[in-house]
Amino acid sequence: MGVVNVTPDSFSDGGLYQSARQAITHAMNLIDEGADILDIGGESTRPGSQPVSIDEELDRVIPVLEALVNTHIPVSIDTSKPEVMRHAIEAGAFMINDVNALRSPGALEAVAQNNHVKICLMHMQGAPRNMQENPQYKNIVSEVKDFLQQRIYAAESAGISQDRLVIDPGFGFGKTLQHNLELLNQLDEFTTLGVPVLAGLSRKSMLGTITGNNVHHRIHESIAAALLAVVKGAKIVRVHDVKASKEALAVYNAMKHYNL
Ligand code: 8Y7
Repeated sequence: MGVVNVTPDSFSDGGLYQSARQAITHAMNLIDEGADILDIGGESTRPGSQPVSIDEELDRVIPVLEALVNTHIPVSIDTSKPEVMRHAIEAGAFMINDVNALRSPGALEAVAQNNHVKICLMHMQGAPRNMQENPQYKNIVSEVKDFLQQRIYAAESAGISQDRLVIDPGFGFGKTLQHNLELLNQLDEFTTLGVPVLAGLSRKSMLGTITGNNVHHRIHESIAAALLAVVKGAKIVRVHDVKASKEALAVYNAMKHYNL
């Protein structure tokens, strides 16, 4: 899964139209690099970030989604807003990637109205604004697993069949480095919930904490993390560097029948 952000740079004068153009160009490059899914996001969920309005988010992501549906590469829309989910599904989204795991009022209903769209349920402790302030768990793996199990039940109760679900422990979302490493080491625990596991570690600050590299220089640690996640059972990895990730995973795939 290749990451495509649509977040207008307030210092450039091109505004929304230019940022959509840039996002589409970037998406096309990721398709050339071999992306199997594209994840389009119009609201930053980085630690400390502030929410954007429904209209602003729609104006950012829908034009990009519309430009990409014809490519036949499945498009995921990264949103927690039911209104954005509805529009995205109508415009042909393949998946809704919700870092809030359909906990926003109306979100379960918004995705249940359609019988096909896939949903990624991600764990987050707190909200992006404050989630990294003092994350605490008694047992990170069992707490995250219990949460995801509850969200699977909530989805099923809303009429969403299990074959439409993907789960994600949410690396970096209200977690310390130790929490993240524990989750990665025991990622295979999550496969017992019976739905595919998605992992997003690409360029995250936990990797920078390990190597000391800033966000623009974390490709090697990102490739290592993506590979570890797949070895530990992830079926989808959310990455910025698609070509490098695919090449690293090709080596692993060539080795797979050796029961590594
Ligand atoms: C993740 C994510 C982000 C992730 C899923 C970043 C939107 C922060 N991270 N979605 N989104 N999993 N499912 O650093 O780990 O890319 S945004």
